[in-house]
Amino acid sequence: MEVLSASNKKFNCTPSRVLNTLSFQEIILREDSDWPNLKEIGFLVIKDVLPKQDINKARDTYFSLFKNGEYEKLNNKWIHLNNHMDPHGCNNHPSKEFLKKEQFLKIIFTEKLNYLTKKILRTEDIILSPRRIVRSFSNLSSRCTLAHRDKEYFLSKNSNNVMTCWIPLGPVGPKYGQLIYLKDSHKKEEIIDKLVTNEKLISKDLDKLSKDLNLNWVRPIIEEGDIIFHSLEIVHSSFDSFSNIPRLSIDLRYSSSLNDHDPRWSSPWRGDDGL
Ligand SMILES: O=C(O)CCC(=O)C(=O)O
Ligand SMILES: [Fe+2]
Repeated sequence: MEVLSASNKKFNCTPSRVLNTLSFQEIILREDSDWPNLKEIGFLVIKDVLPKQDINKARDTYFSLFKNGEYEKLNNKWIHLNNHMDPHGCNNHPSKEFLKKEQFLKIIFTEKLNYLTKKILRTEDIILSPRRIVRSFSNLSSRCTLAHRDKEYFLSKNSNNVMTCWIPLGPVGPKYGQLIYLKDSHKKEEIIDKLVTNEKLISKDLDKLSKDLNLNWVRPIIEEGDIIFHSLEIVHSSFDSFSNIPRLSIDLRYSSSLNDHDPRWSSPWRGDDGL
């Protein structure tokens, strides 16, 4: 068990290297019928999907877009020195530009990733939403991502036909922050429906939420090159960073068909796109 903090409040979390975790080499050997079902397990970690070299190139591309001394590379590590003048993803914030860069596109169109998405959603006709989010947090961030379910943001006729893919572009872990999951929360859909606020959130108080629902927070132990898929139903969150080394990540939404897609996710992401 580890003690983390979110919105400056401490909570308990269980780190795990094995829960819902398979390596790419392991999973591709499985029969189609043995592939995990996100509806049942909520999230799935696949190790060793992306080359570390491609991730480092994408990371360098992202931080090099900032031209006013916001980030500096020291001893081969990007350090966050100042926030950009525009809010993340708004106005002229460089994160919007990053999504057009070859190094970003190389990651999201990696053949291994494409293969996994088709197998997990069990269709050849997969749709990757054009709205693709990049997020960067550090000890200079005013807040982390609060507990929520993606189904509040991505409206689909059949949420089981949609999934999120979360990809870290650099270091993650207790010091830097990352995604964590409220284990088995996808099995308590109706109870959690009642907790959703007008801001589409579930809670800022991760400790209270865990106690009220009698469910535990889990942190998949992952490294560069690993990716996580999660269902629209599972509650997840991030937590406070204590590092000036930024946690950079991207998150994508895949649907099984146009009929399952949310049309609001058909244009490129902007921080002020209202979603
Ligand atoms: O990276 C984060 O902090 C949040 C990501 C998220 O909520 C998601 O990928 O669904
Ligand atoms: Fe999310």
